Amino acid sequence: MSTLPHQTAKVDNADISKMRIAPDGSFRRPASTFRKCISNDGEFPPEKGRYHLYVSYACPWATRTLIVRKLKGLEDFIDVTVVSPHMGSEGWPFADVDQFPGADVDPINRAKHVKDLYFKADPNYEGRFTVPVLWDKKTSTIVNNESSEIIRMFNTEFNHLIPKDKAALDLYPEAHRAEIDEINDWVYDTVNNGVYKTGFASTQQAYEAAVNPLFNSLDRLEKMLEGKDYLVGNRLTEADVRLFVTIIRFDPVYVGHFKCNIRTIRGGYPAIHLWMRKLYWNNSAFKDTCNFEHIKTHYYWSHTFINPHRIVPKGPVPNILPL
Ligand SMILES: N[C@@H](CCC(=O)N[C@@H](CS)C(=O)NCC(=O)O)C(=O)O
Repeated sequence: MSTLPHQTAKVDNADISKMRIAPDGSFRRPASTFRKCISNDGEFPPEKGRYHLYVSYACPWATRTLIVRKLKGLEDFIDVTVVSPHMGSEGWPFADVDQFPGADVDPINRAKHVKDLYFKADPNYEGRFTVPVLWDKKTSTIVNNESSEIIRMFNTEFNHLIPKDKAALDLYPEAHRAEIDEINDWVYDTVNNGVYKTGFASTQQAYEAAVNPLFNSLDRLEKMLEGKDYLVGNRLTEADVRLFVTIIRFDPVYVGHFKCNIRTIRGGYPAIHLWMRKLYWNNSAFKDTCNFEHIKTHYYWSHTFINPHRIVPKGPVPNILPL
């Protein structure tokens, strides 16, 4: 068990309420900084038990990695530690600092907060302290903190170690890559990140510049999903995973907290709604990685600049409708 370097500086980067918003009132998500890869011929080869995932159930980006880990049967290869949803002035806390049902103590580094992991990996780190974090236990560092890259590694790099049926599941199939990339591109900008741009906007103009493209994209997705179970090629791909994590949070959180309320998913988008419920109710990789308590508590409690009294609303009831 290793200990963590004492850190007092740069704590403001841990406090989301002190996050910098652009002068025009718009939110710009900074790029992730740890961008190495698990790969057979590289510095971080795939090995059972070597890597560890730090996640929040609340976070859509982190949940992408949990879903793909489960779809690919990597549960015995990569352990997971879940933070408390109460992201406060020090950022994401572990359960010894903030007990919450489903949250864990950090068994690897005994970190109190996610920021401790970043400073252990790089004492001069100046970025944000985000989840997911893919940690290498062997060299005690962060391999990667960018979910879109972590899910690609999980999709391919452990295939020679896992059962054949799991290895055969390809979420980024060669034949559909161009289409997946194209969808990911606008879905990221206007939907995945679009809800944050809408919710974090601090001027009416910035809000409208985000909320209109968001609903235009939902209208477009509704047409694409009419009569279909998947976005691309009539098969499950990472495009579905990446969209699902935003849509499942939409009615419980984004409609109210982020003012994404032109329509709800359940009331305004029958095809998206059915697609989401089929993934959730028919595939445990989606259902078992979804924790509505963590999701709702995190957003409504953590963003005091939007919700100063930290009241977590009761509805919608239920958080997700049956099939
Ligand atoms: N680009 C990152 C984004 C991750 C991210 O922004 N995570 C949020 C939670 S939803 C976070 O940890 N924010 C903490 C902060 O910004 O202080 C990824 O996709 O992995």
